[in-house]
Amino acid sequence: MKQNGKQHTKRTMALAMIALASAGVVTQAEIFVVELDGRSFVYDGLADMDIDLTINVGDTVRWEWISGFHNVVNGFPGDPDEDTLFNSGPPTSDTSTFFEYAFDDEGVFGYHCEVHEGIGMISFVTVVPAPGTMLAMAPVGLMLTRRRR
Ligand SMILES: [Cu+2]
Repeated sequence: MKQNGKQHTKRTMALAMIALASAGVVTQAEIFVVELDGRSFVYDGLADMDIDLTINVGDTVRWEWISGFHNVVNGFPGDPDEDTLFNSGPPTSDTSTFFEYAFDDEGVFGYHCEVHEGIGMISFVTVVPAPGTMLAMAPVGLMLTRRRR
């Protein structure tokens, strides 16, 4: 029967899409480590405002205390959004300290150390939509369109 044939095709397509998603096409959340070292934030060999860190929505930044007396507070110093998203607490020099924040929204997010903001211990992370988001949504749209015919 033709009707059964169509149903079968739809199911096969749906299964193929699920397989595609579980094969890793949809990006997994990642953790990016920024070090607090000396009097700077350091990532990938660059410090403070020279850091070029772009992550996907859902990814986490993990700040690790390597040396010095620091804390991490969101926002550029003096901005209205300062200390509204995250704050690692009072400054510490304990090198077992780490602080993590998962970014759920896109945008440019500044952060700084309250001890050393005056000497430029300020940086930012750029959060962009996860590439998997579009891929994951496309098959759903395709299936809905086909079902209407
Ligand atoms: Cu500091």
